[in-house]
Amino acid sequence: MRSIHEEDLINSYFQSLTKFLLNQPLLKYFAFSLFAVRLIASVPTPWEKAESENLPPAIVFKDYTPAVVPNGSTAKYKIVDGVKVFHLIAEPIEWEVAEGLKIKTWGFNGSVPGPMIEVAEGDKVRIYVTNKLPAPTTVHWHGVLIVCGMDGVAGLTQPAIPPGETFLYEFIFPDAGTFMYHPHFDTMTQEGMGLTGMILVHKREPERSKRPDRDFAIMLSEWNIDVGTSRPNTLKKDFNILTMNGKVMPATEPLVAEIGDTVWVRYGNLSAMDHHPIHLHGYSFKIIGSDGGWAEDKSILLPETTVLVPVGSAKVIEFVANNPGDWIFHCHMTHHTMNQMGHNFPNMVGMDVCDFNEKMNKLIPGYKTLGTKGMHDMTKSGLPIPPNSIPMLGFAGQFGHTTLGGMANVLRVREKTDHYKDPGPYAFPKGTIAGPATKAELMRDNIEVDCK
Ligand SMILES: [Cu+2]
Repeated sequence: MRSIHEEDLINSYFQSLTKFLLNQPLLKYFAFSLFAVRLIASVPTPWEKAESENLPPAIVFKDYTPAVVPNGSTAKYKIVDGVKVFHLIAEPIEWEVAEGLKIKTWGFNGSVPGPMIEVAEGDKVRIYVTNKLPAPTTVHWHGVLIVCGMDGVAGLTQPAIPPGETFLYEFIFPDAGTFMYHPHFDTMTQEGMGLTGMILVHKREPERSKRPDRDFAIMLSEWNIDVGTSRPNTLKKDFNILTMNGKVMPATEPLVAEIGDTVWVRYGNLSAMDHHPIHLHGYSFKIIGSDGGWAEDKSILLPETTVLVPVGSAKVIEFVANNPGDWIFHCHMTHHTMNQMGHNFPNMVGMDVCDFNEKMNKLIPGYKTLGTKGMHDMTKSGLPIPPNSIPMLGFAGQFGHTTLGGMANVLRVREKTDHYKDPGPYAFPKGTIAGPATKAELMRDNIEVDCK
């Protein structure tokens, strides 16, 4: 045994040696590098952590309440040896954007966007991807923190899937969140043709009262489809069809909620070029999550009425349905609530074209100049439109024609609901609807109106 004195001497020797070595620049760098590597190595990745937890496959309703995909569907799966097995097929499809407009495009499992992959944190999956496209492809799991070789970037993390081949992706979903999937091979073309999909990973929450009552998922996309054509032009950078889950107003299925419900709406945006500020009427909400994670403390979040969903991101909003009615929600970029609008025309608003119309009618009977009162007269012009195209805007509301198409939808909030079934137009309480001002009202408030 060494004496205390000897121990002191040895310790002091090692301290001096360490001090000397750390004062040598190269050795200092080496020591710090070793320290950093050790630190990094001691922090498990999210997927390593999830693998070590080794949770069984989550059970719908017991572990989470499934979300609703308006106009869309959820991907089917089977469980094999504790793993949820999915099959995505990328293929040419025909897709109806709204009545009157069918397009020839590409989708997963017959739809645009593809079916939503819905699982829970800790679920292990095997996802088979069959390529029935004429081009190679891959699938990238946008926002999901997985092992690098499953990331789906052609050339970088895997060879592209050749036409006719099936590849297998196998990983674990480590975190609850809102994510997306899309090809990472010729992304401009393939995403632009509609090869997109949402991924919802639920938190495992045994207490139903802690889950949202209504949970909706909506993918935002944009297309260039020339009037009378049926193939999206992915080379163009301006867009005339703006969709929510592959549909434009008036084909978008309304969201239905009951008074008192906690509602989540999860938006994903895989448009080519545009961010979409989605505005909801009648409510303020909080943006509680994104494809990067969740707000840690909801109480400090700013209340909002518009959520900006940038390209390549997902946002989750939360509100309590406490205001009954039919509430529109729509992209606030006004050109995004129009269908198949041309952009190469002069501004006709306010022009007097009576003489011009008379002259033109002698040459072309029935001629009418449109656009002098804005866009509404175009919707109601009664003029025939080219086959396979849809009017620029609007749907028939209970008070007339709305001048809103494209990226728009309605939230219908009722005292009682029949689950998610469309309850039809809102029955407004008497005396709560804006209408013509009576003479008595004008006089009461001393409003002078000079109408000629
Ligand atoms: Cu928009």
